[in-house]
Amino acid sequence: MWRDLSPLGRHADSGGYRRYAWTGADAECRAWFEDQAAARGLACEVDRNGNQWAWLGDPAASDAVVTGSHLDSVPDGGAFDGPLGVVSSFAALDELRRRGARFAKPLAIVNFGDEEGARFGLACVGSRLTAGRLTAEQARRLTDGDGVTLPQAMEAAGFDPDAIGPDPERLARIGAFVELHVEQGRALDLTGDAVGVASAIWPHGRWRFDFRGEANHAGTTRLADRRDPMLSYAETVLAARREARLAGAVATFGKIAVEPNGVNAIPSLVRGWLDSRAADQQTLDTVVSSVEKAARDAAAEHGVDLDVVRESFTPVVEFDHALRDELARILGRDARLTAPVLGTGAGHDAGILSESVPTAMLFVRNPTGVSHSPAEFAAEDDCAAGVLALADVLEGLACP
Ligand code: HGY
Ligand code: MN
Ligand code: MN
Repeated sequence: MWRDLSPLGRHADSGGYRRYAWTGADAECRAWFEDQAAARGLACEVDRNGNQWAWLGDPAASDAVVTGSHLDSVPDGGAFDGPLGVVSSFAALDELRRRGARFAKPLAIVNFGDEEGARFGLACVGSRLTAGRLTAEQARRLTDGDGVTLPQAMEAAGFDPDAIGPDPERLARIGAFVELHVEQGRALDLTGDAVGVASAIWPHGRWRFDFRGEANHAGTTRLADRRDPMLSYAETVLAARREARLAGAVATFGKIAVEPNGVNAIPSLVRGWLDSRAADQQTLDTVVSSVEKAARDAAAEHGVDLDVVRESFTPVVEFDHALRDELARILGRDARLTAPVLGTGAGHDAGILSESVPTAMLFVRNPTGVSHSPAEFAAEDDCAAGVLALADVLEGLACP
């Protein structure tokens, strides 16, 4: 499965993936998913929001056990973030069939669309729409860096944007959703475990800072006469690091857009995106408001205007305690695994669904902790341990 999937959407220069929602690379990954489902005799359907569901058993029956993840990536993302969960789901089904497992409940493997939000700026669009945590109207307003709206992108990819919206009937039929994901951190490397169970996801969000100054000539404009937004932006980036360090949180300015973006032109506009996350809501609020205050002070100092817009937000996720404990019990059963329970700062579709469906996550060791990078890696033995753990969990949940 990896051999078929790994070339799709991979960029030759960086070795990273550029699998953005509703692009050609996305379509190739969707076709791969359909092939894997068909090869296993699974009925593959696409829901109104473009998420793919491969079913074993009757989708209309209740109490389905669902597993899966996403196939899209961040710009130049790694091979495992998302795909490991989808590949492991198909491999876990193969393992259960090898064991002769008999399913008492429907099983589905899902590929949630646009989890990373790399193109339209909002994370987990597919699962948010289905869970009713993003309205169709809000989604239709999403626009990519080239001014293409989400409806236009969906239509160009052959999907009906008028169909998008909440799908409570679908979610009501799900008894449990378990997402396997490569760990995006080094906790398992430090504990020496191949597999872990998620406890919670930190609250996190994305804020856009628009610094508007005055375009002018880089060579002839006296420093005292400038209204340079780049300086306000730079001071804000440094403030974000300072405030995060003081609060024991994280804050990142990883994306910037400059107009007119000329070497010899003082910018008229500098647009920067802040990603910030913290163990609790109050800390996150403190960090973001401190960064915004620093940004306003810097803007005032340089005669620059500032707008701050919250573009994406996910409150803290406490995974279902009963399901979390059931996973830990199943994995600890034959002592093959001592699967520690650990929190994460990374967002996931499982987090979005957790308000509507009992959800849980399994993490597979990432020896370097590196993610959202072409260098992301997980050892084959650990990936195999993840498949066996997922198979044990699915068997425990669907084949009692
Ligand atoms: O940003 C995240 O935490 C996730 O990878 N979408
Ligand atoms: Mn990711
Ligand atoms: Mn992911």
